[in-house]
Amino acid sequence: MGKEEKSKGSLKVNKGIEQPPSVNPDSMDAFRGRRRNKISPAVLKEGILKGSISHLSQAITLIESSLGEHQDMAMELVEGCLPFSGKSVRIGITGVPGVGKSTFIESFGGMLTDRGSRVAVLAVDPSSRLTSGSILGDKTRMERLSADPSAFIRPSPSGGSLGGVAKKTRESIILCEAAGFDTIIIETVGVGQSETAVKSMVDFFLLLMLAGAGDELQGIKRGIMEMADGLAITKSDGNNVARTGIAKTQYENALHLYPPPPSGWKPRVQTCSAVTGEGLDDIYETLRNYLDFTRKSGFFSKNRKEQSVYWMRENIDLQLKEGFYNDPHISDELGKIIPGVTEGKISSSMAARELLMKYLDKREKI
Ligand SMILES: Nc1nc2c(ncn2[C@@H]2O[C@H](COP(=O)(O)OP(=O)(O)OP(=O)(O)O)[C@@H](O)[C@H]2O)c(=O)[nH]1
Ligand SMILES: [Mg+2]
Repeated sequence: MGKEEKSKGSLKVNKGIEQPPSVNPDSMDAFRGRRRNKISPAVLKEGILKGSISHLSQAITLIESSLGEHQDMAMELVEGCLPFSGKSVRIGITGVPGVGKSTFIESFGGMLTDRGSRVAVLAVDPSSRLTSGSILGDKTRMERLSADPSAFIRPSPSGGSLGGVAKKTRESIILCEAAGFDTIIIETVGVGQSETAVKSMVDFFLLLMLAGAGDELQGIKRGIMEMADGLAITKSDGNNVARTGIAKTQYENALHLYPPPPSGWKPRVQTCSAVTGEGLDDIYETLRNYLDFTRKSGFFSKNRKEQSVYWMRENIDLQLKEGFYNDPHISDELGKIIPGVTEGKISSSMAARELLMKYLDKREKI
């Protein structure tokens, strides 16, 4: 026991400077809510608007839940946050596995937070490579950003269809914006359909590419190059610098063959290294120029409006599909009709029509 404490009774104790509580009150609220399992969309919304990361994380968990009750709550929450969203810059990053997306986001994101931005990193990765892929990779590749108080990193929701995963990411964007993040970066692996989904939720789409030996234009589907607002050849460091320079020229020449994108913006090809930081400033400049250009031309807001309509349609598709396949009556009927289809007794299209008629008929009677 210290000397001062022993003689406390006879000493005049000054109040001193008030100390902050040792436990973040926000996280305590969230904990209490979770324990009683009663946290409401209104409480989550209030926390999110105050910038509470624990409320934001919990809210995204709610969005990712497949329980009907949670989905209703998530919808109410997203609706409530919508008026406070939309003010960020949304950036999509794509490229083949191993191109360096996560490492790029670590360096680029860090550069943005150094400049005063608040950065949220989300992912669309329906393959959900839980053991070897992005989730582990993101944790180790984004070490600095993970520890940065101005950054929030959330791995891709695991499991489910691309449509389901993309919907969850899009809703998470709204919540992150309501929580005050001014830059949202979305990583997606460039191997399937996920680029289209991500392109439809971002303002600027950056394609990362590797310099190969003579195969510079292989491995990247033409469609993906057409979608890009910016292209960057990664790993331009060490003895790779010469090769990235050559690749840059080849991609520049290839881009001339493409029709101009709907934004009217001419995509640029740049080189960068997430390790040395070379080229990151230039990519930031390009992003700023792109934003100026599209804001002035009106494309920026037109594109966002069109994206909202696109996602409404995607949601209709998703809900119709989920409603159909989750209907127990339909799964019975599906089981009954499949043998007829495999044996050629009924055509695929007739079988599909019969099932849909049964589904719609049943819904009408409800
Ligand atoms: N030399 C060098 N290596 C890099 C650079 N960027 C990434 N790498 C390395 O490339 C490998 C893959 O990097 P990631 O950032 O995980 O790549 P990714 O595109 O996110 O990979 P997936 O998430 O699996 O699709 C790692 O070993 C990185 O250290 C760079 O700029 N220079
Ligand atoms: Mg990655």
